[in-house]
Amino acid sequence: MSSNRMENEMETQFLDVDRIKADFPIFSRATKGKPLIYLDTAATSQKPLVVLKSLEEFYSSYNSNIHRGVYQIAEKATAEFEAVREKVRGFISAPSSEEVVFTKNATEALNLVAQSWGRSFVAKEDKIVITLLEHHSNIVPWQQLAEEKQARLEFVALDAEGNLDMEDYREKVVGAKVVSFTHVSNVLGTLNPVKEMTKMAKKEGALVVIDGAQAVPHMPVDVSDIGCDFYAFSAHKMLGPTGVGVLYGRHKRLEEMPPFLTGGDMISEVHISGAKWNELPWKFEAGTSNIADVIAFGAAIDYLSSIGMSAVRRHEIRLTALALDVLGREEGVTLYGPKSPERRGGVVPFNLKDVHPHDVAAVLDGMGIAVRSGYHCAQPLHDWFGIPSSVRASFYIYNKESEIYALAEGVRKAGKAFGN
Ligand code: 7TS
Repeated sequence: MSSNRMENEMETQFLDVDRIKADFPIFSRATKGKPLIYLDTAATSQKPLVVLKSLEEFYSSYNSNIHRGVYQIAEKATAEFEAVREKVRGFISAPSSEEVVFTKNATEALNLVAQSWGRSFVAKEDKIVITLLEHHSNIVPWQQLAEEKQARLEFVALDAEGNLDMEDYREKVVGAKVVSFTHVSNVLGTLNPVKEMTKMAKKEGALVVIDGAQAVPHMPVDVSDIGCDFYAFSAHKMLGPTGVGVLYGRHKRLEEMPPFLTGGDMISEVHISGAKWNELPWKFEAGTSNIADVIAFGAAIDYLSSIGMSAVRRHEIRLTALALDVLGREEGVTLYGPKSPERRGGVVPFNLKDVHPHDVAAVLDGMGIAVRSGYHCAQPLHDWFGIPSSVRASFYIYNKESEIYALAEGVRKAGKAFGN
């Protein structure tokens, strides 16, 4: 490639997307005779070959259980597994790796906080504050806790664009015991001012829990700077395998709460008379961990780090700006979420007049374009907007501008096929 062309491409796309795509085996396989245009990373990301290779290497050369065997491959497995904990710590700037707990996914991490900390410290009439932007995974655990403890659960409202109503937030956090909110909305893309929100909630002495499932994969995140108590996310949305999540928890909080699940690996001693818990973070990792997938998650973090999270973020802002522009010009399209691409993640939801979102998605599927249609596990948010469902396109490092134009063309096609 000539240096001029390279510069032009860098200028327009920021990332060398064709080179990145070549690292993902799935993109060399055709869907319905057409290349896959994958616009559903908010649901789960695709995986680069280095991640697949890491899985293969584990199972074919040092498969063994961790934290027990003294033989060579078991020691290697333990070392590789624990090295990923340190990698995660660095990636989110947590103070120590003892504060990084591996879970099954973000959902389990949020349940862990609600069940373990919540059950121990939330009492009758206490106030739990969440927002209308939440994914069901950050609603239902709090609903369950509130029901069990007879606590109050309150939702912070939104403005017309889908930003949090910060006046309402300011009022609701007064006297709250727990405040939990998403960093980035999985439907609207709304990017919340998490540091400011944390500061306001901390002033009230509340526990602050952040759902970072749509933030950590897409932008630099520094949990120490944010100052929250807990921060949850999933590996599978950031090039890693399914079955791995992370809960960052402040040392003091993790110390003061009981284990979530009990059994092997999370104890230091068990006698007929009772048991003593293991040290952090293992106190929260009962049973054999998802060893291979955690190790492969390390390869995903290395891949993202080699690109740089600021570059990932810039690339997505560019794609989001383009998508808002080209889709906004299509007849009958209603876009949702903040107007400014700087104030949202790489997620663009929309509806096409008189056409069901599933029909739009089906037409796009016929062109090899994968989007999600439905309510995206965020029904209260759709209720708030008074719509049953929407079409959602979400972007990542392997998407490029031509794919956004293809999406717009598909939407036009759906309009012609189903519209008036
Ligand atoms: N929180 C947010 C903000 C999410 O977007 C999701 C998944 C979760 C929590 C749960 O993650 P999990 O890995 O535990 O399942 N979001 C989506 C989505 O938008 N489409 O499919 C899954």
